[in-house]
Amino acid sequence: MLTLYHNPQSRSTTVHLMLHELGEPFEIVPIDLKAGEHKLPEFLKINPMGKIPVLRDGDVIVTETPAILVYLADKYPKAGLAPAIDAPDRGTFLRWMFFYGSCVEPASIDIAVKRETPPTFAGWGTPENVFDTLSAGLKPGPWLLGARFSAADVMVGSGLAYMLGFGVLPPRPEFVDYVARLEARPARIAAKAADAARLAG
Ligand SMILES: N[C@@H](CCC(=O)N[C@@H](CS)C(=O)NCC(=O)O)C(=O)O
Repeated sequence: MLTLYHNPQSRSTTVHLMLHELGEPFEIVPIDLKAGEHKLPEFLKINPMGKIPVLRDGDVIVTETPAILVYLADKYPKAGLAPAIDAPDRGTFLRWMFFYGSCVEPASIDIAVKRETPPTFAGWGTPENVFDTLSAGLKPGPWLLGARFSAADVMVGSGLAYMLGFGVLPPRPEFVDYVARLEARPARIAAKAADAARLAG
């Protein structure tokens, strides 16, 4: 059984969406961030970073959102959420999967905290270059691999939804339209409904 350590108001929503896209059974271990459950010794044994998401699959523990998404997409290939290891678009898939955490998120944080990281020092360069690169990657769409939806869209789409929601990402039409396409997916609607029920109950 797959187990997600989750809080509906955190980055673990990305993995939660992935699990809904995957269609495999899973269980949730709720983590109360306000109560500091992620800093308790038993949690730190599974992730010394004291952060969620964490995925448990039997004896296997995976942390870091893109790593969890690649792990799940590769382990359950029938869901078609990742190109095969030798497929021509595998490289593009991996590129976008890691572009979010390596470039989009730090560039967005630069903007949020009004910080100018020297571009040759920063692995992401400048926010403008990151957002222009992403804009180009989203054309012609509808997804990062063109017609094919993949776990890279779960990663980038969820991240953009989050950053747009906080107003730290420029609301370029290609970003807004892409997030709207993600929001319309049945898995996204189901994941959000499940989270709303958890928050209410
Ligand atoms: N690098 C991690 C980031 C995880 C992360 O920042 N999680 C936040 C929730 S959005 C967290 O657990 N924050 C609690 C804390 O740091 O106290 C990933 O990609 O999964």
